[in-house]
Parts: sequence; C-alpha cells; structure tokens
Amino acid sequence: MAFLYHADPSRTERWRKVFETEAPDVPFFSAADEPDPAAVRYLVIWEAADNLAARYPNLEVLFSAGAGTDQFTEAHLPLDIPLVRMIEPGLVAGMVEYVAASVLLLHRDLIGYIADRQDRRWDPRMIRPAEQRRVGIMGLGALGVAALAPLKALGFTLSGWNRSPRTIEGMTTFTGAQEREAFLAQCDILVCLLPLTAETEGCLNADLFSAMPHGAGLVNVGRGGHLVEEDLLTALDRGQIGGAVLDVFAQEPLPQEHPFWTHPRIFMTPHIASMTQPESGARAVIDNIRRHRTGEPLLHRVDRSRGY
Ligand code: NDP
Ligand code: OXD
Repeated sequence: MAFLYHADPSRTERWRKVFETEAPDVPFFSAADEPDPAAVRYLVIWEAADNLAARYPNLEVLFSAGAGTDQFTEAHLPLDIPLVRMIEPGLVAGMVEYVAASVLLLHRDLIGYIADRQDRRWDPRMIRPAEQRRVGIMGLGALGVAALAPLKALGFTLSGWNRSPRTIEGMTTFTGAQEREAFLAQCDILVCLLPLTAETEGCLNADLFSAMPHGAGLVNVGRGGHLVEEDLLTALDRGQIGGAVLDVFAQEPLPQEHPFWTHPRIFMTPHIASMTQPESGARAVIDNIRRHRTGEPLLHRVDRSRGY
C-alpha cells in the first residue's frame, strides 16, 4: 500500500516529511521515486493525465492537489474511484485573504489609483463607507462561506447566491436561477467562487454584467471557464463593469498578446489566489487515508454526477 505525491515537485520534501513523521505506516513516494504503479493505492495529483486507473491499476482514492476538480473527467478517472478535493486550513486561509484584498482593491478603487500613478495624475476621490458597498458571493461552499468573515468585520453589506438554499446570519441569501437576477441587481462587487461545471461554464457573461448595477466590480477566483472574456472587455469599455480582479483565465499562462495584460481596469494575478500548503495539505490527506482504511466516509469527496 503506497501513497504517491505527483504534484508540484518543489513541495515534495515538505509532504514527505509530514508522511514520514506522522504516517510512517503509509509508504511515501514522489513521481521521481518511480514506485511500482501496482503498489499505488493513494495518489495526489493536480494536472489530470491519461486514464489514471489504467496507469495505477490498484488505485483506491485520487486526491486532487487543489480544491477544484474540473480537470478530472471520466476519461481521466472512472466514476467508481473516489475523487477527493483539497480542503485544508492553509488553502482556505489563502482564499480568505485574496477575496478580502480584491474586494478592498475594488472598493477603494486602487485599480484606478494604480493607473493614475502611471499617468502622474493626482486625483483624490471620495471614500464610500463599507456598509454602503454591497458585496455578493456566487457559490456559498467551503471557500465562499469562509471568505465572508473578514468582509463582515470590515462592515460590507453582504449577500450570497447558491444552488441550494443557505441561511447565514447577517446576510441575505438567494437561491438558484429564479433568484439570480434579484441577487445580481444588488451586487456592487461580485465574487465568483463557483466550481466549473456544465451549468456554470460561461456564467460571467454579458447577460450577467447587464443585470448588475452600472460600474459594478468583478472578482473571478473560480475558473477561467466561468468568464466570457470578450464580454468582460465590452462591459469594461462601456463602464457597465467598473473594474475586475482576475486570478484565473481560459488559457493559463495568459498568452502574451492577451488584452487583459494592459487593460487599465483589470488587476490580475497568475492563479495564486490560494494554494495548498504542504504541511496542512498532507495532514488532510493522511486523515482521509485513515478514514478510508477504517471504512469511514471520506471528507470532501466529489459528487461526480454533480461535477463538484
Ligand atoms: P464547494 O464545492 O465547497 O462549493 C461550491 C458552491 O457552489 C456550493 O455551495 C454549490 O452549491 C455552489 N454551486 C455549484 N453549482 C452551482 C450553480 N450552478 N449555481 C449556484 N451555485 C452553485 O467549492 P469551494 O468553495 O471549495 O471552491 C469553489 C471553487 O473555487 C473551486 O471549484 C475552484 O474552481 C475555485 N478555487 C480557486 C482557487 C484559486 O486559486 N483561484 C483556489 C481554490 C479553489 P450547493 O451548496 O447547492 O452544492
Ligand atoms: C484550486 C486552485 O482549485 O488552486 O485549489 O485553483
């Protein structure tokens, strides 16, 4: 019974150390160790490769190295092999920080001040109090809910939209397609924290932008596939969207000639909103391996029929 770590090689030794000290009964291998594929029962991987079950014939659980699992289709992993997404305190904390920073960037128009600085323009603008800024989160899952705490502490007026109903103290929640318009109409800043599925692909589009207040801000930390990039450029040019913080893109790395690189109303980062921390990530996996071996339900198992 072996565990194979097949993700970012620069983090291998940190994962290995946790396994060797906290789970010495689970033999740890990295891809560079080239273990016998038949010995691999548990695998952590980020980029989906060919049919993993064929490559590792005794695979019992596949762990995604990240929270999103849209890269794993049935072609990569048969539906009967459990797929587990990464939810661990380090990854959650990273997203909480990034969403708070992005909302503040838009709220205080720091994107505008970055452009002003480049043009040597001194143009102070009136500050709008946080309680007068309505921030809406699309996707009230593990990360969407965690992201609420600092925004609440800063005094923003919060709301959320989700597929199934949610009741969260201190905020208004909206459910499903029938309440989507009402949700969007009251979002001065919209944060996308949805998983990428057939239903959510392309959801950040012209129709959605036109349902939001004129000049609203957008934060996309979900997946590049959520955003129709040309529609965002049009909405920015028209002022319908006032500014956007983007961490994920249809094509990553973003091609050199892409218009987002130089757009004055876009602040972007190279898919770093959050990342799995080796120590807490390894502990989360060890915990789930123990659960699996004792027949307990796995935590954060993906519902393959739903796609997340
Ligand atoms: P979860 O699976 O915990 O939550 C997803 C939420 O979205 C659920 O509450 C779900 O509703 C809701 N949802 C799903 N489909 C729809 C829909 N069609 N309409 C409305 N609501 C919907 O995911 P996480 O919070 O852990 O992560 C969200 C995403 O964040 C990941 O899938 C990944 O793509 C992205 N991510 C990005 C990172 C980055 O660095 N940029 C890092 C980590 C994650 P319900 O309650 O009904 O199931
Ligand atoms: C993730 C990511 O899904 O980093 O964890 O995008």
